[in-house]
Amino acid sequence: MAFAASPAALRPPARSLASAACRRLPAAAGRRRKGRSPRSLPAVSPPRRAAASSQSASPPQASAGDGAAPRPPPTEVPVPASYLEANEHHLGSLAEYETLYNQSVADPDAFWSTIAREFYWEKPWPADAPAVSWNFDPTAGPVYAHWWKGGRTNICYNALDVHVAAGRGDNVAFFFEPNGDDDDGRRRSVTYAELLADVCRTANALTAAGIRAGDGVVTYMPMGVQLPTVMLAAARIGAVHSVVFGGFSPAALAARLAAAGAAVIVTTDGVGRGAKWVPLKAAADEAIALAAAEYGHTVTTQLVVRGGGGGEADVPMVTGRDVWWDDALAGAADTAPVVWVDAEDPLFCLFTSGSTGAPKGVVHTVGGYMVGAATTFKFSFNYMPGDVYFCTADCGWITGHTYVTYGPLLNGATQVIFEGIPTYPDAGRLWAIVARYRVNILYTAPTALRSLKRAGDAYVTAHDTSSLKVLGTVGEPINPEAWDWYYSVVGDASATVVDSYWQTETGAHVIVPLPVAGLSLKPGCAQLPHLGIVPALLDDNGNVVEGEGEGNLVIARPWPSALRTLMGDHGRMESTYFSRFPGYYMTGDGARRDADGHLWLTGRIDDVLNVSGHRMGTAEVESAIVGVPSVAEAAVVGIPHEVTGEALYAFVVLMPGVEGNDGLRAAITAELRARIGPIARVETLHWVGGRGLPKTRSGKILRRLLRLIATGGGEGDLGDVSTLADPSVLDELLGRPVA
Ligand code: 6R9
Repeated sequence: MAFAASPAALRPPARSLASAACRRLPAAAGRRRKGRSPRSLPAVSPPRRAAASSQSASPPQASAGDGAAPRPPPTEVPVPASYLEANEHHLGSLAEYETLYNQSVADPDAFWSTIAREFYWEKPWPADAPAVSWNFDPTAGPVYAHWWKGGRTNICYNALDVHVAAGRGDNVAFFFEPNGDDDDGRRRSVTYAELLADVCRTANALTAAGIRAGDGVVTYMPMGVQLPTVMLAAARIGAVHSVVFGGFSPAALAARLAAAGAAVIVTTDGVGRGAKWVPLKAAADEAIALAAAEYGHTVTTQLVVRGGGGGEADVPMVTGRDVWWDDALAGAADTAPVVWVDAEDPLFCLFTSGSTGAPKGVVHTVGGYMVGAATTFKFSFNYMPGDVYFCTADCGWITGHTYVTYGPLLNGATQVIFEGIPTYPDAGRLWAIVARYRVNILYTAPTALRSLKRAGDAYVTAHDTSSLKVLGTVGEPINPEAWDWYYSVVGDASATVVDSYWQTETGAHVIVPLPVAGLSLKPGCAQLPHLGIVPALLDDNGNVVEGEGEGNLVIARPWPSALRTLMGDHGRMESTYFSRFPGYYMTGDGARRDADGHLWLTGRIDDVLNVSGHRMGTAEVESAIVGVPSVAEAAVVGIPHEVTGEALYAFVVLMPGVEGNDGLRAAITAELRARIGPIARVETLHWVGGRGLPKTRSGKILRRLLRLIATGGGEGDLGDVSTLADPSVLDELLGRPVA
């Protein structure tokens, strides 16, 4: 199906895309935040304010930290005038955004193709076919969306070679900031030309290991320069990368190795995380053995990067399988041919959690993802050449794919790559990094902000953060208190906050408060649909909710960076995202539209939990808990948590005759670590008595009731409990005398 006629509500384009997108406001006098093209490590900046000062950062937006009287966070804050005046802008005003947005949805084919032509295509897509064709209705045939099918390109070429060829080879791509801040010789910068050479050497090493276009390559590495290098090298030769977060357990890695069908894994001997040394190679070895034993899957080659930064010197190597990275790359040439691939060929598969136990391998393709990642990076963060960008996400998550590896490099940006954690050696680490590199755009998670806010304002004010112009957040709804702290203490009320809503599946930003003149920011609200995104709210019967109201957030039209399938299971992709509301992509999130038409995310409507911005399915957690021999059954719900957003609250039913105790608690904790990883930490364990969990007559657990009990609301009105098979279960759960 090609695009139907433009929706009536959307006006025809008023101006060409090129003129609107390229318009820049003249650089205003006053606070200039940048204007430098960084070529070497900048000197450490002097502190803006004294470390000992507990003064609030920004009158009149004073912070509530360090003993000052708390004040409620604001409900609306205009995009700050000082940000608007001190910077150039891709979008001059809200009206300009609206014009461009209307073009993007009225004629997506023309709009996105104009942008796509800014990239290098070895072979253009066919001129006589629509750039996009799609079907979102599984009752009408297979679900699909294709963008620029038949065109041949390469995302690595567009991210690196293009810039080097244009004379930007000496620009810094990465400032590497190691785990420790004592500069043990590992702090370094990598230019675009150097990165291209490293990527080519790596591509040659992957080719030597037998990897060809279409093959899977798994990485199990810490955050650092090598991880995006491997991703880009895989992309250069048309291979499909699957980055597995280094915090996942061997069992979780084994399942992903098998699901990705990867014969080659790249890992690291180990890595320092804060004060700890994490032996990654040992975990990868265990995973390779498990993959063989449990899935019959063979890994033929393991490339092992030396992590550096101390730690284990001796890592056992399996002859014929394990190769030190340095050895594999030693003789490799620093140029490598580009494998031109179809726009619709897969670029990567990233596993994420769904509402069943099995992880979902979300597949993105080359062309659409490239255009979506680059365009959203540019507009959401108002990225301008010369800006220094810093995203704290690990490439193990989608944020590290789109907004570390691809979006910034496609724009030729200079960024900080951070191996460490925000609280090591102290809670001022991020702000020290901002000051050191004069960071202009910071992108982090609400959970990090909440824990840094708790540490106190002095950690921020000890450093000069005045270079910041855009403050991004991602991963979960941001609470207004954390928003306010970010805005007024970190940003000194002079940087704009971009609360970006999106998903692994959407590939790129979907709803964002774009940094434009005329927009009033609302703390906690993601606000505006991004270019080309047509959101809708549906009630539970699938009726469209117009105007103010609440409902299931869906997307009604294809957008370039949308997922294309789930690895090896297209049926699951259709049933998960398209069957409940045929014709729409279902996000799994709820949302509310306010009187201004702005969208507020209200949380997941399915059985997916979000702890510290990491997605976890209740089913994955439950099946791990049930893996402990004395456990009969488990049900997990999320409860609000001050720092992690949500925390796990587990109701556990034990085998007859078994009593809950500390030993069992430790066994459950160990099982969760082993099956998933340390991120799966149960905050509260609730031993359930002999009557078991609240279930309907058909055996479905009433999670709504469990959520009420977990949050202490069980003593109040429990709502309709008529579907409960055994109402006395509730008395037992609430510790009341059982009727
Ligand atoms: C990018 C990413 C996606 C889920 C998503 C939603 C939640 C992410 C959010 C947000 C409210 C935001 N989420 N950003 N909720 N406001 N700004 O996080 O991808 O790991 O796939 O998680 O995270 O629930 O559905 P992913």
